[in-house]
Amino acid sequence: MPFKNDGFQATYKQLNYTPPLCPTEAIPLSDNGKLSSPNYPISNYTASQNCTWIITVPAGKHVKLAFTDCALGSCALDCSSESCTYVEVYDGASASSPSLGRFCKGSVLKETFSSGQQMFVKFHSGSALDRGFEAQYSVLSVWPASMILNETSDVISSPYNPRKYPDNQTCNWQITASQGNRIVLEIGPINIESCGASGECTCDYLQVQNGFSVDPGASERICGSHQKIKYYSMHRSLNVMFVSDNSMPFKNDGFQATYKQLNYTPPRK
Ligand SMILES: [Ca+2]
Repeated sequence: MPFKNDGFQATYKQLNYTPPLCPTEAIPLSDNGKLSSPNYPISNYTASQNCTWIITVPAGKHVKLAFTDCALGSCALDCSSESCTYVEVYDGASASSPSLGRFCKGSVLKETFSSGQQMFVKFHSGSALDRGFEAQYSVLSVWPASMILNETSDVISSPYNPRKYPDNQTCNWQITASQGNRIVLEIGPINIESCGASGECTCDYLQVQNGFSVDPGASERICGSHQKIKYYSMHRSLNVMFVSDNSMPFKNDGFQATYKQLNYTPPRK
């Protein structure tokens, strides 16, 4: 049936269109991959941008973030001014989670690790422009232990304890008993900066993983002041993490803890 219908018409015109460099909502990411500032690596980032990402890994796993490149415009060394360009990493699902570190020009680019299954990353650009950053994120099955301890008994503590601890610290210990044994960890006294509603510990905290405790004061994150909290490992290993954020350095004593191995006899049926 040719020449029976009119078809259609449409008009088009050119528009000046600048795509938004950073969406308002955090960009969701999962598993392993790379993230970078806008325009990277083709040209410099643009001033006054806020890009955010939320990285989610399966329950029970952790996120690792490592910089592969970082060239940010100059700013004061503590990265505190909003006119600075910086990357900030948070231990959780948003920028109200505890900070694992803020990185600007001149910062030591340490790797960061989430204690749970989510990590939030924020890139903020100030007025001084440069190439930007690129970072690799990946899934970890266990907290990385910067210290692996397998002595039958030893003492661990926050940095400089019994003196007050500095800011921007992340310390991890994996304490492992010999095959079939368990670990008992006695923490105290504890004096850690306390922020957020009770139990939230949004600035500095101590966290014990793969263990249990019946003591008052034991919670997912520990902060504030406590005399003694005792943990037992559920299996061979106990993981301990101490995090301090970038506020109020040298105000609190931190903690010290003693661990020892326990002979463990599985319950008989
Ligand atoms: Ca602090």
